[in-house]
Amino acid sequence: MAEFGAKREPGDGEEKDFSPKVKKPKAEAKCGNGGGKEEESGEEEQRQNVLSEFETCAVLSESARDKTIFVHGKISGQEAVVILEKTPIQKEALSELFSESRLKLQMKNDIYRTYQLLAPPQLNEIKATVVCPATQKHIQKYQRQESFLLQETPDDYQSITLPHLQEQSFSLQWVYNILEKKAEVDRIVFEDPDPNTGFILLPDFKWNQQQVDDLYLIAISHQRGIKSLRDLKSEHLPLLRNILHKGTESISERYSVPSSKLRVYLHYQPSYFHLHVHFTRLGFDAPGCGVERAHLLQDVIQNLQTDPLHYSTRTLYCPLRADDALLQKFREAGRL
Ligand code: DD3
Repeated sequence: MAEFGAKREPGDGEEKDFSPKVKKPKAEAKCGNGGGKEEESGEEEQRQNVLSEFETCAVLSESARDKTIFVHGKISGQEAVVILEKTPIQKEALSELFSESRLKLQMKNDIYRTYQLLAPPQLNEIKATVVCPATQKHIQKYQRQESFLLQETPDDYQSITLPHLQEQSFSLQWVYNILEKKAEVDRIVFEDPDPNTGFILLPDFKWNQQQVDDLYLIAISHQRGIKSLRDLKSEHLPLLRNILHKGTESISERYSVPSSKLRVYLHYQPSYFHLHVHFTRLGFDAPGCGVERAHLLQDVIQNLQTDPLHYSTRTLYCPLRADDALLQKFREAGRL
């Protein structure tokens, strides 16, 4: 198990460690490299619990603060990653929560009492994300890791990063499924079908859409071949402006969150190399929204207006995880 993940402020509570230490799974399933056929059976999935046969190999990371756990295991012999996350309590559910729950008193002292509230199952959901078959990269991605700030000059990009990206085969299948309406069709919030400046806006699957507090949508461009911020030139300004304007407009219409409450940004480096823009709610500390990785779309637009080659001529900084193969390549090149 890696280090303790969650940031803790003093006075955050939990002076004592109540959490049971991670128990080693009884039968350590042999976890090698997976890979296998794809399966899609929507209705079947609803009835059957695919997780009932999940064999745990290892806890990749966990956070008491975020109430998440990332588990590596196997589902019928295939490598899998399962992410479990307790979802926020919705105000709309409060009256039912108060009236329909069982309360077990834990402690009573003066005017203070603590209870264990046993909520009805439908108000006590856990969001489960399953990646199966998962590759070694998926498993790595969720392992708690130290990160390092990379300083990438345009030359580094050409001689180290770009060749690395080309030899790695990041699958963009799920992105193309969205663009070709083969998946998540019913989740589309807005589409501009223009092949050049168009995009699809939909909720990122990290967001359960039950409350706008942690609103998280992504805009995926119809135009293919723009790998990242590095590829952006002034010729992409119409696309970027379009995503900014129509994206924020659709979000304010659908969710009543005005553009003044939105953080609209690109990641460098992105986790998938097809141009996409993140929309998260201001005040929600979304993963990856820190200054070392996020570039505000408004700034990107301004920078390209001032200098059409801004992103191909600048040194860009980005955090890389210790186990990232790219980091090793920078080390080998004596750049770190
Ligand atoms: C991903 C980044 C990518 C594991 C995990 C997530 N939003 C997605 C597939 C469909 C999606 C996303 C890759 C993958 Cl947990 C590996 O994210 C997605 N659909 N972020 C939506 N709507």
